[in-house]
Amino acid sequence: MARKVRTSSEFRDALLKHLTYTMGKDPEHAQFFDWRMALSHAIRDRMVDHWVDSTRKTYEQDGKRVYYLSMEFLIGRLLEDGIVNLEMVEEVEDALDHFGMDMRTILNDEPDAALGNGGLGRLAACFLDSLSTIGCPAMGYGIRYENGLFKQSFVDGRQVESPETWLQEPHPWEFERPEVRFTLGFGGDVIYENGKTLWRPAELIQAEAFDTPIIGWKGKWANTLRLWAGRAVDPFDLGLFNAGDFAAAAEHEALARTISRVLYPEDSNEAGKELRLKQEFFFSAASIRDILRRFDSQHDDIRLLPKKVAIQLNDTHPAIAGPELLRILHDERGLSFEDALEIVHGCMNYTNHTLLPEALERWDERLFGRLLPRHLQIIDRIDDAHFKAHPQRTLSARSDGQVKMGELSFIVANRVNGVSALHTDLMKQTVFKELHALHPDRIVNETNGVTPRRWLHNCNPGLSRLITDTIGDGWVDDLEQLEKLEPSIRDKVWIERFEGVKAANKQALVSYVAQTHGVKLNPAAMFDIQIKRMHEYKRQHLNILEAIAHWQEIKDNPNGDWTPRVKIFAGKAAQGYHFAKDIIRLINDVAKLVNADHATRDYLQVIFLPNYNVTLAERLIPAADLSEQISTAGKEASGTGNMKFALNGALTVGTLDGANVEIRERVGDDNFFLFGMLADEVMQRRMMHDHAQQAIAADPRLARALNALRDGTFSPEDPGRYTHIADNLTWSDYFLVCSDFTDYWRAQREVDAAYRNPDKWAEMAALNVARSGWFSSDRTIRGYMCDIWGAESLLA
Ligand code: F58
Repeated sequence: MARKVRTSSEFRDALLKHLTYTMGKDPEHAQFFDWRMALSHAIRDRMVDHWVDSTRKTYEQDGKRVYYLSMEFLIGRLLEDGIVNLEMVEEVEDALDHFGMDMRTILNDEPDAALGNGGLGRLAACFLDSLSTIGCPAMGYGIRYENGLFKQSFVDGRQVESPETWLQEPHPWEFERPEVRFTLGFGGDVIYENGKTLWRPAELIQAEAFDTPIIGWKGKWANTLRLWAGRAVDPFDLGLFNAGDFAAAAEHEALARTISRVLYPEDSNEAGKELRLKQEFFFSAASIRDILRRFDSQHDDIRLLPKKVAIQLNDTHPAIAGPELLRILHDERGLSFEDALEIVHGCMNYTNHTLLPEALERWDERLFGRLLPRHLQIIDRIDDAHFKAHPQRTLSARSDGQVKMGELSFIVANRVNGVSALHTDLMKQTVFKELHALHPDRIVNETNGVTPRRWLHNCNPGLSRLITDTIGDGWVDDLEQLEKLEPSIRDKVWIERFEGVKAANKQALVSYVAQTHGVKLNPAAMFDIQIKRMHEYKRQHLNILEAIAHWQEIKDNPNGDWTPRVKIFAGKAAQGYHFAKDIIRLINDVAKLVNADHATRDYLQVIFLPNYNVTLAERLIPAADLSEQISTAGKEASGTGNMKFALNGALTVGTLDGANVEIRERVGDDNFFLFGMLADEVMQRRMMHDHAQQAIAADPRLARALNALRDGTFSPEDPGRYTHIADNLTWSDYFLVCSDFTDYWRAQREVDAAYRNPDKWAEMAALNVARSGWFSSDRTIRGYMCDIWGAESLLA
């Protein structure tokens, strides 16, 4: 693909044309929004040539295509990504400058596409970027949620949720495809006719496709993210309307749209649960039909499917895709059940992202059977076939009145993967122990990665420039080239530049926090950051307890030689997760008191930034000195934030959990602050009935910090507010906060001591950058292509 050289004036004309003819504005009266839309359309135009070329080549080569089915794609903003990947930064800056506009201001006007909850959704977005950069013919399939992840704000320190409305403004990146619609069903009966079994659903709905081009690095390849929106088969009932019942006339449409309305509706009630299962079937079934339609357009032997199609189930949410494909092949296309199962098995693969029992999906078989009666029968037959092949075991996808999506995915899949080495081992030893014994080659490991384009090159331009000045720009799509930085780390001038970059990033964050939240952070202090979903296993409460104990110690001796720290938190708690929400409130209450304390505030500041999202992460990570990765060992499947921080020159204080293990192996023990029990020690310790009380008795600092929760220090107007947290930690403490506290404290004091030697600290931080190249999602995707999909790059 020859890249056309365009002059600035050519792009300027394109921009003006879109401002005029797409937005209908003249430059005199255009708002930021109009400029952003015009710019997005002009950039999108540049993407389309590459996109069409890639699609054409994919059809011509007829190689294996990869389909990544995911309930979540946490893609964030797209404009900057597009500009950078097309190498148009200067051209855009020039063109905007000509009209008196500033590129940064325009970029900051874009809302985040928050179509995901956390790591799982963000991983899917990094994978899309890598698949396009590598030139693997692939497509992401998901749901076009009208409301993404809720917006978080604080009222009196408490999390308050409000709907996220990213689609209220037109979304310039998508192409609506009204011609790509599939009618899907729910409920109804299974009938037997002329020796055939047929499902006659009672309720019908349509899925309509919306496509977003995903352009890879330097625009060499572009894949598609196809998101499905719910539409009514029969949107408007004229009879009801004419009879005067206007609301009922539009009801079909409203009900159909609810299916793609919100990301993960609360599933604490029956209606919520049902909607969630409907969402899963809706997008999985539409995707399977689309995959078959594309396959059929080029082939007439369905047995070739596993040679041409690899389907990746991102967790169990799309697991129903297996039975649905089987149903189509067997019931509709007449293949024998055994042949159909073999084809399905040849195409499907499953990624597991958690071992937490409460997150492993299970459906009540009555609900399942009511919505998907034929699929329930098919799942029984899958179980029967599995049992026939392995009579020694009785593990099944349907048992105890439930449909178990993890077991179903495992049995159906050709390959099952974990997301870090430790997690994969634990999968074999715990949740999938029996199934692994039957299928010892099925589980493989593919340690997660992050895209270096967004998570270093774009979010940290200062560091990116320094790296490129030092080793050239080959690292952007070959991240392991970062090792070439190592010799420079010994060079004093280079290290000073490296320190300068971090200082500038911290200053930028200080200004942002001052402007947006009116809080003045001390840029000379260590920036200690924990950003992720709020969860007990991630142990934000361990972090805040340590902060409380530290604050108490500083108060005892305010003239001590303390290392100044700013503790920064961000993260959302699920709407119904009360304990996690109480931890947010506690952190906000601690921040209020500590930041106002004249005796200590030069040494310790605490802030919880609201509404954590991809864009906020892009601001925070480049400014971090210390990355908090402190989950209970064995609980965090991998983590990906941990990789982003290391890549941006933050040191980690962490447990041996998830991918921390592999990060430490690579960056070196001396450049990682390790603490805490190992996964097997955690399991042992939990057997001791009084583990928490023993830990508290042995550590007066911990006891004192817990007392401050009990005596109302942080909530004088409501002294009992945090008693239940102290009680939980004392009497139950499932996640072993107390048992790890003392060692965490030790590690944090080592961190303090290390930070007092800036040259040494900078050297350790730079070694983290130089040695984190393996954590590129390009490496992860190459692993999937080779070990799981058998797919090849179509880039020469
Ligand atoms: C995350 N899972 C893991 N789940 O927790 C994290 O360790 C890992 O790095 C990441 O996946 C990518 O592999 C995760 O984000 C969810 O968000 C679930 C979605 C469905 C509801 C329950 C949470």
